[in-house]
Amino acid sequence: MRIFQANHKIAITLLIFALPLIIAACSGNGASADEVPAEDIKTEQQPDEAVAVQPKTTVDTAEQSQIPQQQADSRIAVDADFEVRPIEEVFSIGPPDLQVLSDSEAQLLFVSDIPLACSIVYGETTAYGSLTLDQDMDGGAHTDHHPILPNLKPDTLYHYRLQGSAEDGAIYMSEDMTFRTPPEEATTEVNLASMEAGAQVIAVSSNFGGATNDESWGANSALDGSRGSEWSSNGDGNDAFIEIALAQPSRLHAVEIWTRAMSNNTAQIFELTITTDSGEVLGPFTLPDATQAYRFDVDVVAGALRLDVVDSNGGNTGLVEFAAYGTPVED
Ligand SMILES: [Ca+2]
Repeated sequence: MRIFQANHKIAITLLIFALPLIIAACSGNGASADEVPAEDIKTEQQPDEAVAVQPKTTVDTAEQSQIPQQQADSRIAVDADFEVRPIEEVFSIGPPDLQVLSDSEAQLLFVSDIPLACSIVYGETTAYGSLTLDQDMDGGAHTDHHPILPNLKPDTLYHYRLQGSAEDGAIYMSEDMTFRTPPEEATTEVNLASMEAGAQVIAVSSNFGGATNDESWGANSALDGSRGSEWSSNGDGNDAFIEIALAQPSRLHAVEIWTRAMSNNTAQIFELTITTDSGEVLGPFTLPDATQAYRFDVDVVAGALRLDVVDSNGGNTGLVEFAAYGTPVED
């Protein structure tokens, strides 16, 4: 039944994509194929595909007889049964791990055996209504997935379904799953280490792939307030560091540190120190895991903070987020 419904949706999707092309074909300039310059023939093939997904509407015999063989083949391919495969077939290290990050955000972590372009549909019923994509991987098929589900309501049951398209055209889909968000959080603290509060990265050991600080995996991703972005060093392991200037010197009473981690058991920071611009060293702070930010009480005045990795499992160490809480002081 689910496969049938999926087929139905695929047919609808194809029709939606094809509709503008059908309109284009119907409202074209009326030129016959003979009149179309050779270089334009290629670009005029898309309306042909629109014809191909129309078979369930009336196409009279005379029209069909004018459809070249290649188009007929295309129509057969579109009409062929798609098999929507259970997404469990491509899990590398177990089922997806949905993490409720806050009263308004959740994140689904999973690794697939083969590259997939994945999406999650979610909502308060199985009609879903929202769709989210992996944010960090530039839109292509990949294996390490961590899409964020944003804009959730507190204390609400959500349904979600994971879907993926492989590079060979296979389509994978999970069953409907659910999670509940926690009650509304009262957050009045201002993160002085956020770019929103005027903090900036003034030094970093490296960014993955040579990215600039404001690109994917760049150091700014640790200060952007988003759980969906991460600073990743370029294989710095225990040598990774990041240095952050606050908007102004502040008396800090707490910091929060959220290490990144990769499914191949690398990139996770276990311990790091924080050194102020006056040379005071805080920590080392121990991070039990990469599932959340860990908070540590401090009492220090600083205008800048340098975080140095002390211990990790190597590789592309980095941070999902860093935060510092306190009160600005006069220079
Ligand atoms: Ca981030």
